Amino acid sequence: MIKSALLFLLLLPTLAIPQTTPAPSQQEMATQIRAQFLHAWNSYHQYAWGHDELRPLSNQPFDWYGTSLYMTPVDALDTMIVMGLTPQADEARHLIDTQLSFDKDIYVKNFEITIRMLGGLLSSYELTHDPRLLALADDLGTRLLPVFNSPTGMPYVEVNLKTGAVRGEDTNPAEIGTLLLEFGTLSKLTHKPIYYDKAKHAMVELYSRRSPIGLFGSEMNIRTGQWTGPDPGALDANIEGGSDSFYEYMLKAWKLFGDEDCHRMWEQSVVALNQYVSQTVTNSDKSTSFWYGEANMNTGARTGTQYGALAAFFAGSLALSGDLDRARSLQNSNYKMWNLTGIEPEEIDYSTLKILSPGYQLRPENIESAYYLYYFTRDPKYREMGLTYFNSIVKYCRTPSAFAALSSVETKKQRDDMESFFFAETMKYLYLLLADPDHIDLQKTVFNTEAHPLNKLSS
Ligand code: DMJ
Repeated sequence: MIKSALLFLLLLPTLAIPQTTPAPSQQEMATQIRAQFLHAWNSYHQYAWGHDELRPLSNQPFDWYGTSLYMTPVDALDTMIVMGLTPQADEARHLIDTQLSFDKDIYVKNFEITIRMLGGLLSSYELTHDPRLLALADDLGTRLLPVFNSPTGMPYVEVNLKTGAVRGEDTNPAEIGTLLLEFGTLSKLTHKPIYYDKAKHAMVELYSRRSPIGLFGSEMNIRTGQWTGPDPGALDANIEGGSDSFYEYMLKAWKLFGDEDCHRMWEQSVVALNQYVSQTVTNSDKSTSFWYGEANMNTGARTGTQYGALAAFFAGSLALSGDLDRARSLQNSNYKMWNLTGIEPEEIDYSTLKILSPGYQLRPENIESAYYLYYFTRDPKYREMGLTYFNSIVKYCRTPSAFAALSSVETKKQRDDMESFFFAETMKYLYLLLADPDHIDLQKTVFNTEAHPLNKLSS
């Protein structure tokens, strides 16, 4: 009896402490993430080589504009360089160097082409010094410039790459104010100031239309310079898609170029966001959580409690700006959102934790923010979050040939879509967070909104 009681006491510490498997090493994660990247890349190579994207269920190629702009290779190239996938990177670069041409009679979306193509070409140029990549970026930049020929200098939505004709005047802060990192870097590398000047002017014009309390709406007509839109929500300030990367670029243009106007614009904007748009709510278990929702740009009154996968980037921006307290709180909410169903939905109502839009588009923002928080704090909990994200994506999104978006995180039904940002961002941030957090020195480098690393002026 006494003997067995003693035995029980001796065993107590081992019984009390649950046996956890050790976190996989950086080296193990590098191997795993490279393998998953190659699973998708090799299928792109087999089924869609030279096209914009691979459809991951039907294994069919897809081109955004009926003719290819080599979007996946351009978006993926610097990720392959970062991951050390040299033969694949060299082959993709050869394809781009020899096949990519922008002399095409097509209307393209200025925002998407800037962040994916211009950003990708510029960062890969800085990593490889391949002059053809800079020549392509310069040619693309020249073809995009007509977007700024509006009465306000804010960009039209689309431009014809061959004729320079423009169209689309109803747009949003993100499409107006997410151009300066790419156009500014192009100016720096080509010594042509026009690119920087045009993109900066657009950003300042947008900034000058903030409300008296420092908030921005979500829809703007760039010809009249008026906030607009069919519904009252057009006057809502938020950090969701349509506004998100405008905030990101005020911060990052200051970091990348040392532009003090951008510094001031960021500081003033984030104060207003924190005052009116952020919200702390009490959960059903009496704990609290911190979010950014919607507020009327003129009155600051709360108009909504929606938050989603795109807004998740903001924890990373807060961390980059030095506000680690808010960044940590928001990342806890990001993690909570991810774990509602084991992989994050596109949009939730954070006051009820109900899912409003159930898709998962293979988005990176939640992972991106965990990366920034891990980079600045080295708190292992952010790496653990990263492992959860990685495992969920492999579990639910992997297809026999690649990775697919989900039409519903509740049913986990896959959709025949794999955007190029899966290669550019999702896989890159997973790799940096879990396998090689010191690969990029954030004192010297700034990521554009598509995760293309750009060098600061002095480096
Ligand atoms: C990417 O194209 C960019 O990160 C953009 O800023 C937002 N949407 C996607 C990824 O979700």
